[in-house]
Amino acid sequence: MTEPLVVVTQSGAVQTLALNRPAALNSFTAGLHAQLLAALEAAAADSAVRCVVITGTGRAFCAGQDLADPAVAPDFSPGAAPKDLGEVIDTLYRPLCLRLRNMPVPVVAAVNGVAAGAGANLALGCDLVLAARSASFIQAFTKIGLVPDTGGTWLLPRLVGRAQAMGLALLGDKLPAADAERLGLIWRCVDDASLMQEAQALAERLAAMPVKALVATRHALDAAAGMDYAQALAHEAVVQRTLGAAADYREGVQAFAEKRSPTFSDR
Ligand code: T3D
Repeated sequence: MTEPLVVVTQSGAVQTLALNRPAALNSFTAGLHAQLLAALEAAAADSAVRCVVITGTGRAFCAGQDLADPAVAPDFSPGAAPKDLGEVIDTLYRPLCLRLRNMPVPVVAAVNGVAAGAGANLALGCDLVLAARSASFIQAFTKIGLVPDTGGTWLLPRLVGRAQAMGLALLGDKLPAADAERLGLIWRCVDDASLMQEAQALAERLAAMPVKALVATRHALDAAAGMDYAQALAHEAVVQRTLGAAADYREGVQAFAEKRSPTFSDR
């Protein structure tokens, strides 16, 4: 039996997807792309899943594109045509990023080690990023003559502002997790030994919340980034109208009135 490239485990309403190519620091091959996309599709379709955690096996989170995968890596033989990286992005990375950003449940990245290139931006595209203190983030793209992809050009300036985004993207230096937290690039940095326990606890907390509202919050914050204040106010009214008609809102208000813990069920 060959090892799965993504190990899927479920605990309560939390599903954990572990990238599983540890010998190559969980770097992306076409096969890993296919299994991760399929796992996210399955989680999205499964009403028992109310939060997803993405992590890596071994000492890395993900080292980005596997630079040796013949499906996408340059062919060094004389006269060989260049690989069309635009095609790689369009067919592999873009669908993955859009699937992730449109998950119907919150997604937590548990960054257990180095997250480089596409691996860094895969993590940063998640709703909350927890990182082990020994982990690091590297915008490795310019080192090999590329621009940040996997959403990096959009995510970085929004997370840390243009000056820091430019520093990270141009220089490609290793950013330790504690600095990433200080810059506002990630949510929290925690001790290595407690990473997965903290990630599970955070995910369980999110899973017990009204996930429909959490996901609407993700979309509303992203949408507001391209709006002026008046447009954002109008958009909030549209979203609130939808959520106000959902079961979770009734349950939340009723539980408050009855001084009990709510049980949310919308997804
Ligand atoms: O198709 C396209 O190219 C377009 C899409 C691009 C998206 C991208 O992600 S571009 C960026 C690609 N990633 C990188 O450039 C990062 C390359 N890796 C590194 O810089 C370093 O490995 C790390 C800083 C991540 C970790 O360094 P270190 O010293 O802890 O580990 P190492 O010794 O470099 O790596 C350990 C093994 O993993 C090693 O294999 P070996 O020698 O033990 O057999 C190494 O070759 C392998 N590995 C690490 N990263 C990759 C990789 N193999 C293939 N692809 C990788 N990206």
